[in-house]
Amino acid sequence: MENILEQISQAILDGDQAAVSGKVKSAIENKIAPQEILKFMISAMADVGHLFEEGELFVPEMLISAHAMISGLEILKPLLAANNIQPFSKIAIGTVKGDLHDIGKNLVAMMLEGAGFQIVDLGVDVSPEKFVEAVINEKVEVIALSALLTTTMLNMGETIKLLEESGIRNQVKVIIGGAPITSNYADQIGADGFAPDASQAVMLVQKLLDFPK
Ligand code: B1M
Repeated sequence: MENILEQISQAILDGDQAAVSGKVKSAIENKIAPQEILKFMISAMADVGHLFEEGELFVPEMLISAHAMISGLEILKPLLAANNIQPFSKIAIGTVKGDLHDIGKNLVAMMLEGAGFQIVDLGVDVSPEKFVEAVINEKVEVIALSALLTTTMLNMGETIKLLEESGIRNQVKVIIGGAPITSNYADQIGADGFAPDASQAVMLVQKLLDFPK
């Protein structure tokens, strides 16, 4: 049994989507608990993040692994729900108002999903009002703001301002990232954290939410 789980981990590292789906299915057929399969998958994705940080993997490979992870998660999701396992924390992500760059944002979303979080992807050109609506209507615990332009990064501060004015700033953690963003800027606008890349965004959210609980 251990062998199938290790093969799933390896298939995620290899970014082999078909192998991940096939092996997750055979693990299920072999009556391995879905949460046990998930534990191995999350750990494999963490390894992908570490390899990226060490310069062993690059963005395209990380994306391919994230896709492979997601294909396995799609198979597991209904079983996890049926087993009454608590849903993971929900995160709303979007590229801020005026900004159409979405490659980095999609990568962060995929890595977060790969790490087991539920993602509400608000897309690009997302207004502060839309982020506020997501906190109220979707009950997200984190909002993740991406910006690639020095002009649009100002809308991160505007989003935080609107959360404050709406009286809901303390209900949600705000993380920010994107090429022009720094941790100084995060402090300046009152964000809860900054991550320079997708794998560190996962670690940041896990730290802010004290995850796994
Ligand atoms: Co644009 N663009 N672009 N562009 N574009 C940049 C950002 C630019 C630096 C290019 C340059 O001049 N050297 C420049 C910005 C200058 C500035 O503001 N200082 C620029 C410009 C000027 C523009 C236009 C204004 C050009 C024009 O029309 N005159 C225009 C703006 C459109 C708009 O948004 N309103 C524009 C348009 C475009 C395209 C549509 C052609 C295309 C975007 C396609 C798309 O996203 N679907 C595009 C592209 C591709 C780029 C570059 C070349 C690449 C961006 C990218 O995808 N990188 C970019 C130059 C560059 O960055 N070197 C550039 C790969 C991606 C994986 O990295 O997005 O940084 P990145 O994400 C990283 C991290 O930043 C981080 O993690 C990711 C993965 O590690 N991260 C987060 C990102 N979001 C995060 C959120 C987090 C945490 C981490 O937590 C929430």
